[in-house]
Amino acid sequence: MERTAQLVARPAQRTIAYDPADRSSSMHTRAARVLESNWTGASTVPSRGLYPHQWSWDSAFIAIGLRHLSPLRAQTELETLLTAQWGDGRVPHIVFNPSVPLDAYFPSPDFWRSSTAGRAAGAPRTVQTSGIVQPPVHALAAWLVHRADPGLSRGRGFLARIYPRLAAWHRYLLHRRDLGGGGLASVVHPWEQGMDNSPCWDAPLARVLPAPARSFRRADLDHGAPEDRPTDLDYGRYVRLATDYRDAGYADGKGAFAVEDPAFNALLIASEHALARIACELGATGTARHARAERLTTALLDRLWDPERGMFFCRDVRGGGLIPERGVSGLIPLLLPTLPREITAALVRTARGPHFSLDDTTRLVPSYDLLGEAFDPQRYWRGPAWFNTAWLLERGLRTHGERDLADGLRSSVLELAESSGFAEYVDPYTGAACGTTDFSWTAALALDLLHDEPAQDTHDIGETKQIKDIKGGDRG
Ligand code: 9WN
Repeated sequence: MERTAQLVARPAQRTIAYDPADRSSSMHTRAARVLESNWTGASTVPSRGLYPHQWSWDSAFIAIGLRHLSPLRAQTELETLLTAQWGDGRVPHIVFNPSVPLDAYFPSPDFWRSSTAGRAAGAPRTVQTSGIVQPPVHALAAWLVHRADPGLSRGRGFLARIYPRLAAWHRYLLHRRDLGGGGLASVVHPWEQGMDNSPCWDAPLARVLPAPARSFRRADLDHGAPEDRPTDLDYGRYVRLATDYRDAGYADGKGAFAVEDPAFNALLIASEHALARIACELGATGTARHARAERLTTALLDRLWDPERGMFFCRDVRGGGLIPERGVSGLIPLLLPTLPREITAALVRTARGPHFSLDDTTRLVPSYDLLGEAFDPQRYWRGPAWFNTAWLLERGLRTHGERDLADGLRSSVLELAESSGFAEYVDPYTGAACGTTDFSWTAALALDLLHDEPAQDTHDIGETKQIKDIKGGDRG
């Protein structure tokens, strides 16, 4: 009952408890300080201690926030990452900083051996990278960065220079990674999807023989509590999958793990729409790309939507079926502007229902089903709430006219980012900080929500009308 009263009173409470004038400026300064201290001169580390190199999807989220501080740095962030792109189009999930000691992070460059093991796939010779990928948020980020200062962007030829690289990146995912044959991209390692330790991976990972614990040394435990991080058994499986991929020369299609994930593919679709808008800015039509994004949306619905449970699920391409675990990933397609109305309504109901409790008993959005057997409020991606998924859902809610829910989520992001010291993630019930602090994407995305005018931002991700227009026929 008390909870209901709180909900009813919430808009007014927000205004009183949350004074935008004071908190914005202090929040702005603190978030800027985090991004400043994690900046290395050409890119931003996710965290100085735990993650001391450049990470792919982190950099995309970071650029989205950095554009409010320095559009030039935001452009540079993405350009640095794309310089490490492989000849086959893949954008590696880590670009290693050669001045960081090898034992600072595992798996280190001598594990991946990109310039030798990845030679056939076109790995760069001058920079060391990992051989797997992360979600394709980059074209979306590039478009938002361009919009922050179109004059600077045009003057530097920012979009013209990165467009071919972004197009090659999407081509790689659409052609080399369609392992299920249904038009969607598969991830071949849990680290590729970005929610490394999600219970969604438990069934497909169970088939993987773990590498012996003594064959590697985990550096993450130097910085994080073992009870918050993945178990040694899971790490053994991550290491086995990465070793096998490397030893196959990073050739796609042979590995034991292949999963079609809703968030990964939704981000590909959102980025394909963004790439269409970039193409238009560069003088092309973009129609073929919008049409491709629509075909991908249809494939997403055909292959991953579950009407009974009202959300999207992962598909185990090697095991053949949908994985019956509710992860936050299954809500992220709400981001897409052209989803049918009944699908978005069901997603909002599921987000507000007992499995995620949006705007009710939880803060932000838990990474995994509150009622799931594997739920743990503190262990990595098995329950805690992350700021990037909250940001994506805030966009989705706003895009689909759920303004009150979007406003509530936005306020929670701003409040918790600051109160947690820009934590990597938080306990979804208490909002207590977990993982590392001064985490870059937390600072960047909070900054973005601080700066974005909620009323005018609904169509950053795709041009709804245009997509509806082309739906009748494929002019691509
Ligand atoms: C492995 C850097 C990355 C994020 C991922 C997050 C975590 C790495 C790890 O940190 O993954 O890539 O060592 O656990 O799960 O989403 O990109 O912040």
